[in-house]
Amino acid sequence: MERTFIAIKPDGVQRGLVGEVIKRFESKGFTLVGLKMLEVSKELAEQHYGVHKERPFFKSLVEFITSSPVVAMVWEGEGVVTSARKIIGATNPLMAEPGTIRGDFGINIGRNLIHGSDAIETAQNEVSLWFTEEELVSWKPTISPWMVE
Ligand code: IDP
Ligand code: MG
Repeated sequence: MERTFIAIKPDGVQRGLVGEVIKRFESKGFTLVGLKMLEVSKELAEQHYGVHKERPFFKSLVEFITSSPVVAMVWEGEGVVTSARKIIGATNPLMAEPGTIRGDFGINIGRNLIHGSDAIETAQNEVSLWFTEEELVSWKPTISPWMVE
């Protein structure tokens, strides 16, 4: 089953939006299979954002993500990678549609509240970067026949 990595960034945690974010993925019908709060090390931050290491904002991005706790999650469901990106909205919150998390709660690209994997392969890499196998729970909600044919 498809899985994606989602992280509520320090701004989302500090602003008390953890419940709101979880609620949106739960209400949509995806299944939470991993959840933890952590202070991100510089090493983990640099690995996670490695693709951006030549970008001018890389240093401040790493500083920001390590500045205060993050809530890391793995969500499961058919099509969850692409769907989660839609629920999250465009990278720049000013461009993000109302109804998306960034569109509803953000105004600044450096404070866009949440991370979501951008492709299935990225998701697999990010899930194994942030979580051990033992931290992930395989379970099927008993309600699932009412949401998936
Ligand atoms: P994404 O989070 O929507 O996948 P990416 O392009 O992968 O966006 O960028 C990773 C993160 O880096 C963004 O979520 C944002 O926090 C930050 N970022 C991206 N572009 C800029 C920028 O131009 N200025 C400052 N921060 C940026
Ligand atoms: Mg990205």
